[in-house]
Amino acid sequence: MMVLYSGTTCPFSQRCRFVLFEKGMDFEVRDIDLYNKPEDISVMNPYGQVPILVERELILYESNIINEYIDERFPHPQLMPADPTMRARTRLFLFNFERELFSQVSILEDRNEVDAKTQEQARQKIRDGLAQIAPILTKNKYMLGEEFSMLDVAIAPLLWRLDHYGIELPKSAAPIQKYAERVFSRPAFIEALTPSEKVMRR
Ligand SMILES: N[C@@H](CCC(=O)N[C@@H](CS)C(=O)NCC(=O)O)C(=O)O
Repeated sequence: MMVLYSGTTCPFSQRCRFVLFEKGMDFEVRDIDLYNKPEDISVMNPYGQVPILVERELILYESNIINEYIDERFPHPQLMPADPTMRARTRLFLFNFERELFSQVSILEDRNEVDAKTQEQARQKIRDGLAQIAPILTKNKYMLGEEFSMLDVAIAPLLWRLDHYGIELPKSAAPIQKYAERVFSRPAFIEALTPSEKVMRR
């Protein structure tokens, strides 16, 4: 059985919980206290971070790498597109999400260590990044079109935390709000929320 070491408020862990519930297979989630990390976390992941996935002798870290493994191991429903061109485009998008948006999310998650000005810059970069993505969602039901995919999984934890991070989107980003509600209403998304995440959004 797969075991996921997960942070109860960690957006990256939320991505993996979301995929595990979408697949509807057997797994165990172990909550890790990030303020008092067990020693084995740094043994399994040299960067000392969650999420970490363990399946027999396989140990994986990095949320997107974990999620691609789960997707290949349990192909239904498939979250990476089947077509090589679309798969490559999806990976490029995932890379851009990390570079443009989730680098800023990490700054906001690290709030004790980071000064107010850097936090405000991070919020602004997220606002700008999401405003750029918004036009895609005026036509599309999900990021790639009609089909729910890994891109929706990857971005959802950020959209869930916008209020929590103190980020208000500009009017031009309205399609994002509608899209977010669509993703948040998926049964797997709701099942994957921890009690601490449930209270992040009213
Ligand atoms: N790029 C990593 C980011 C993981 C990450 O930042 N995890 C944070 C919690 S949200 C963590 O474990 N922090 C503990 C630490 O760095 O000591 C991923 O996608 O999995």
